[in-house]
Amino acid sequence: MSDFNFLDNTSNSIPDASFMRFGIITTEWNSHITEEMLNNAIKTLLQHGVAETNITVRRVPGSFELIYGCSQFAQHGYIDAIIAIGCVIKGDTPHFDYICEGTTQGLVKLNATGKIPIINGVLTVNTEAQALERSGTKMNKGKEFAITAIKMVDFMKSFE
Ligand code: DLZ
Repeated sequence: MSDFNFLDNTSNSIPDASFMRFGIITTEWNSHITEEMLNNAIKTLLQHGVAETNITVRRVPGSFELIYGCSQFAQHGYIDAIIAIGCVIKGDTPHFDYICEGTTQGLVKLNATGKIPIINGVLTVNTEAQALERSGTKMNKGKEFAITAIKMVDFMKSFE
């Protein structure tokens, strides 16, 4: 695994987010992991000036449903970026590969419309231990997704 840590390399250049509005969509599947990342993402957005009223949270059953959820957010939400949070843990069947592939491709297609930035916050891991490490015990992926979202809104606004 790469030793690169996004948070170590980006902390000096995080834009002011006080005017930004975010939608966060997360899953009931593996909620002990996804809720941790959700809470860390919200905490980070608030720390960077986002108003609590400008963060809208929705939940869907599994990672596969994130695509539809993001699509709804993009059509109806008055938001600048969407953070899609999920966690797919490898099991004994090929279902893992189908969910990972389907979810990733769905998010890619939505992003490619150029309408609104969608942050891919879906962990795809072999074990629950790896998921726990990434959601909080060793890394802070929720924070990373939030900072990525802030940067993408800043990037989007630079074209206005
Ligand atoms: C079915 C399924 C399985 C086996 N594993 C996961 C998982 O690890 N993480 C996750 O977010 N969702 C999982 N799902 C549910 C699918 O994402 C989806 O909800 C169902 O296939 C119904 O569309």
